[in-house]
Amino acid sequence: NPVKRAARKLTGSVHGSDGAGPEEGIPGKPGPESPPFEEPTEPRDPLPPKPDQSGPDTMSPTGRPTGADQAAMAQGGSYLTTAQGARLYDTDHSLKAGPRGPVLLQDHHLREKVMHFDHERIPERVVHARGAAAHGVFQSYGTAASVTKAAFLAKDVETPVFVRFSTVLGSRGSSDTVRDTRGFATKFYTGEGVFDLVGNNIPVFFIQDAIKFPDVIHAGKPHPDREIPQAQSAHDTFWDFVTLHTEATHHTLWNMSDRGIPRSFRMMEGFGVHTFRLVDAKGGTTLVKFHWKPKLGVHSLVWEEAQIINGVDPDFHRRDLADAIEAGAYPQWELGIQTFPDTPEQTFEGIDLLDPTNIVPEELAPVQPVGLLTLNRNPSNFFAETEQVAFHVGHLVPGIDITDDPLLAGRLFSYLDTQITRLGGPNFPQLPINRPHAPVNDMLRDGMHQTAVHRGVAPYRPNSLDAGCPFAAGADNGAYVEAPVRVPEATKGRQAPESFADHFSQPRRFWLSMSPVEREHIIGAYTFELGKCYEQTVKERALQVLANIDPELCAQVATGLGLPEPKPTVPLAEVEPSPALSQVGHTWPTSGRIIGIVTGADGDLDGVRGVRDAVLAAGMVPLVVAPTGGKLEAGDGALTVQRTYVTARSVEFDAVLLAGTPGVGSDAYGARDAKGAPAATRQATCDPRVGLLLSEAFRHGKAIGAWAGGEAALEAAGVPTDAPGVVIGDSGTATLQQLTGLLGAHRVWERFVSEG
Ligand code: HDE
Repeated sequence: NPVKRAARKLTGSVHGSDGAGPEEGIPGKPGPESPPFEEPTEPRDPLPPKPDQSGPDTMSPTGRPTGADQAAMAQGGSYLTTAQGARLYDTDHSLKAGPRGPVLLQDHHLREKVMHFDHERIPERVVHARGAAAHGVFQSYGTAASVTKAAFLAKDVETPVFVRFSTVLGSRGSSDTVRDTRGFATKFYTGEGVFDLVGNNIPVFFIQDAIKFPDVIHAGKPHPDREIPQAQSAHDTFWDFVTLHTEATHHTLWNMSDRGIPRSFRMMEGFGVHTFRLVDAKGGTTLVKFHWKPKLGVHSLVWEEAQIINGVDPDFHRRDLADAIEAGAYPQWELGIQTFPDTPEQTFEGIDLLDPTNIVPEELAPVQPVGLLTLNRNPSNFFAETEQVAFHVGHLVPGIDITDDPLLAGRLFSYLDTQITRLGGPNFPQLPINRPHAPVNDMLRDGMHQTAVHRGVAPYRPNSLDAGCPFAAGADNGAYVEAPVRVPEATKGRQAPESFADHFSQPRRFWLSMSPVEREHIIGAYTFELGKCYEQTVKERALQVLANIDPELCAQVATGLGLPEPKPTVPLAEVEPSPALSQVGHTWPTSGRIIGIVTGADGDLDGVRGVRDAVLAAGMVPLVVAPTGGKLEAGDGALTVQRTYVTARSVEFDAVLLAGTPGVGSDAYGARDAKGAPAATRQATCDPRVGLLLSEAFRHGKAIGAWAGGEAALEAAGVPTDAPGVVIGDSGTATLQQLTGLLGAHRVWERFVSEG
């Protein structure tokens, strides 16, 4: 990132004058309100970019590499200039007639600077406005080569990618950990053109036909009169819509489950949602569903934790992603496919593959891994990359085709259309982040923000004046040829297939697949969200929907709302559970997990050092928490404090360790003698901030360990030392070992399930 701060000292000669020193109020002489700091006097070389911030690696529309050029185009040279490249001597004072005089309209630098600022904002995405992204690479295994001719899925091909994660409902400035669906959009810059897999972390959608998209989004967005609530589904219009359109039941149930509040983008699954069609080299076709499987497992927050994070760290997910990549803990996902024969019915085991409210259980069609995604570079500039990236489900490459899912059809129109408003015209593919890495020769011309300088005189085909260029390719040299699928004879009409009318059997399967603790969370979520609605009819209708999924679910929510429990209006579907849908009962890698080590000046600091080193060695992140910032003197050196009792909150940690008796009768809150010094006798009290941290960690099902007397703080905080997942160890490292075992299950699930 070139440094432009290097500027000439603003005294003496300017633009080669004789150095006699200008008079007050004329160029070169700082006014009385000049800042009291000295600017560097000599131009400096630009600072080297951070290794993960070398800028987008893209090609120009003419096929010229622009990675390095692009940065030079944005910023070059050491001097501050206007947008036209003229050097500036002062950008802190408007041009005035005298130091107290009027600002002159002829100040073209002021005009340019403020004009540009006035137009810095572009419209945010109408949905998925809040997001975070990263660059990476996709390494294919070659296992999909038998079903698709897509070159990037052949054996051992490396393809650069850019991935943007997002929430759906909130504005750009909303919080990360709201209950919502998450976007998971991947741009593959393949040698055959760009392929975008624009998916979500939930495998089904609210509606079956794109024509209802504006309706569902109007219902989910804040109410049009007061513009509240922000980034929430807990309000009347959302529940009004999803209970009147019962096809939304399945997606809503996923949202109310733990999937609606992911622990991290790194710990989310991704789904293409629609059924796509793969085409092999001989023209054979296979129907597929795309899955992203995170290497770290699928983990969620608990609701209270999510709510606290919304206040204490609204950037929780984007910070987590960027920090992990900067630390070299690159997040990884396997891309997998479920494959189905491309039959005229387009069903599999009775499941309609064109209905995007359906999943196919993995037990019926296993997910076959086809490649590995690694995110390894943070964006250099949020606006240029994360904000300007433009995904489109119609960005396809040979070997990947679409089906007649009516939701997908609408998306094929919508994504191109929205970019014209959002990115100011039809030339958004020329933005560095959107440029294909394959040569482009498109005969598209002119338009707003045209940055290519096209050559030739004949942007039409056929032509003789440009020697027939560009030439049309055939399937044998990589052309995208649509699969010649037979369209059934039909009558035009606004209609849907009968199979689209089953709205409850798939939600019932999801409910039956959940563990007891996951069911409790779902009941809690419905009770919270419906409890936030004002309209009685909406709540009653929602209970009717729940009764059609499962009477027990309905009864529990009805009790929470204080309303009678309705009877089902449809026969309860006979479905087998799909164990793959549950997030509980697996053991996962613990790398990247964050361990809070709470201590104080009189804690076992040597033990803390040993634990910190062991946590790092295990690929986890240790954060030492002490009463104040700075260093703690420990044996042969000092320990750096990363969080204080003021800045630490339990939600940041996946597990908590107590080294000694932090906060028990602490200096800050404990007893003091007459002279104000800490009293000699310790009391069994706990610093309230440590107490809060411990009780929250306990309530949120986190593993807690203590040694060197730490159990006193636990007792003072009301955390039972014999509760599941509470470990009292002989030493720091021994305690950590047990804690890591617990962390592999993500949470101490036993703490959540109520008796019986
Ligand atoms: Fe989107 N969606 N969508 N969507 N969608 C957009 O495109 C739309 C749908 C998804 O990080 C918009 O560039 C329609 C399903 C993601 O930039 C817009 C329909 C799925 C992102 C749009 C759907 C998605 C978007 C807003 C129903 C999961 C963020 C700005 C027919 C498979 C991409 C933009 C990013 C963004 C339209 C339904 C995923 C308006 C009409 C189903 C991840 O074009």
